[in-house]
Parts: sequence; C-alpha cells; structure tokens
Amino acid sequence: MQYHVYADHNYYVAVVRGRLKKGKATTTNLIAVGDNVWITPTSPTQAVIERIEERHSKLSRRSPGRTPREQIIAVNVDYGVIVMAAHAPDFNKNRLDRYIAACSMGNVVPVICINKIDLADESFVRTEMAVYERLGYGVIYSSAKTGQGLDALCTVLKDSVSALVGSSGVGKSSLINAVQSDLGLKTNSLREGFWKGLHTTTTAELLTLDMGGMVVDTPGMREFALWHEDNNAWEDVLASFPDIEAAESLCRFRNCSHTHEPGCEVKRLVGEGKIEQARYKNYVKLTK
Ligand SMILES: Nc1nc2c(ncn2[C@@H]2O[C@H](COP(=O)(O)OP(=O)(O)O)[C@@H](O)[C@H]2O)c(=O)[nH]1
Ligand SMILES: [Mg+2]
Ligand SMILES: [Zn+2]
Repeated sequence: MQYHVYADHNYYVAVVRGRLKKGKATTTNLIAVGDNVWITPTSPTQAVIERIEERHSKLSRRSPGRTPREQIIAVNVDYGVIVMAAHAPDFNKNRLDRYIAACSMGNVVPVICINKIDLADESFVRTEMAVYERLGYGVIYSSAKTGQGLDALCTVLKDSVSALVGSSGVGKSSLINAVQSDLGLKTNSLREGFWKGLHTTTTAELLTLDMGGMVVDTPGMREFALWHEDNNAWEDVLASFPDIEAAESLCRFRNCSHTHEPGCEVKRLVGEGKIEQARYKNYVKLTK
C-alpha cells in the first residue's frame, strides 16, 4: 500500500515502516486520509512513514468480507457530510442512522446532505427529515445539478476539514465539483442506472478549497456497517439517538431493552408517535 504524503511543499509517495504494521490486525488500513505522519525521505519523491500522530477524530466502518475488520475511511475531520440521494432506493434512514452513529463514535460531527432534491418531491423529503432537524442535526437539501443548497454546504466546508461520505452515485464528487469546479473530480456520468455500482472515485484524497478548508471525497461504498472496537462505543451509539436516550431513563427497568418489558417509556412514546417507529426499530437493531 502506498500513500501520498505532503511535506515541505512536496508530495512523497510513501510506504509504511514494517514494524508499524505489527499488532493492529483488526484494521484493514493503518493509515487513512487525513493522518498526520512522520516520514523519512528516501529520495526527493519517496519516503517511509515512521509514525502516526494521534487522531482527534476517526470515521470507520466494518469492512465487507467474512472476517470483519475496521476500515478507516477518514481521520482528523471535523464534519462528516453524509450524502444521501433524495429518491428511492438510496433514501434510507436506517443507513443514515448508521452513518450518524459512526460519526458520533469517532468524534466527527455529522451533517446530513440530501442531494438530488431536483429528482424528488421536496416537501415529502422534508417531512421525512423533520425528525432529524428537531433533534438538532444540520440538514441540507441540495442539488449538484440546480445549485440548490450549495451555499449551505459551503458554510459547512469553509475553513473546516470535512469528509463527504455516502453510497456510490449519490453525487458526492458532483457536489464538490459544484463547490469548486477546477478540482475536476471524475463523476459517474455514464447512464447512471445502467452503470450502477461503477466506482469512479477510487482513492480518497484530501482536497484544498480556495474558500478555505479541506474536503475528502470518499470512494464508493456499497454498504455501511458499524464498527465498534469495544463496549464503550455503544454509549456513543446511544448518543446519536438523543430522543431515545432521554426516554429510557424513565423506563421501569434500568437495563430495559425496550422490546418486551413492562413499563417501557420508549415503547410508550413510539406508540404515541412521539418517537418515530423506524428510528426505534433501528435503535433496537443497533444496540442488540
Ligand atoms: N439530477 C441530479 N443528478 C445528480 C446530482 N448530483 C449528482 N448527480 C448525478 O449522479 C451521478 C453520480 O454522481 P457522482 O458525483 O459521481 O456520485 P458519487 O459516486 O457520490 O461521487 C452523475 O451522473 C451525476 O451527474 C443532483 O443533484 N441531481
Ligand atoms: Mg465520486
Ligand atoms: Zn424501555
């Protein structure tokens, strides 16, 4: 595996020092886009990575495949802009909840970006998303095609470090191109439906924006499953469901699983429609 490291106004193609590789077999990639590393140059264009600086944030998923491992998508980012297409089949709030939970677990602030709004019934989408707005998440309704919502997106990206994440084909690269056209990111413009699953963005890279800030365009992910290193991480999953967390302190049993127990406040609020059914189900699934 080779990495591009920027140091002293120079790009180095770098490999990882062998001894760094020992020990962390549960991770598919030791180094991710956004990492700050120490290098020893071996030529004007090549280097060896000696050490990785501690990270203040990390966005990971469970790697696809039989032996689950952690795949680190981006590190040291402030915002995780979760891009989801406004129309079926990509519009999926279960997946959205998993992305939000992964952001919380990794100390990344989630921002929701519903793109391709030009292809959907906006008032329907806004109704569906109202619960997230009520919970205090930033929700942007955008179109890389018409330009709608790009101002709001720029407000997030300007002077911060962000990563755009979401399934392949939702318009991540198109949005970044719309924000700054000279980046010229390749987009999947060939007969979209037919080429579904064709990944045009193959490596994640940190792009510098003229308005200030840096953004990572991440390559296509077909699915997004949560990775949790230890049990403490569940606390962070909880933190991404503040409505449910608030309710469960009122359940009769302290270790209530909100599935079958009597006196369950969470179920009561679901019954009253105060907690969304889909969110509740997803919560139970994630914490099981
Ligand atoms: N109608 C419409 N099409 C879009 C929008 N954003 C992206 N697209 C199209 O969706 C396809 C996939 O976009 P791309 O940026 O490559 O998606 P990525 O895989 O998330 O980077 C391309 O054909 C884009 O032209 C949008 O807001 N509206
Ligand atoms: Mg792309
Ligand atoms: Zn309960």
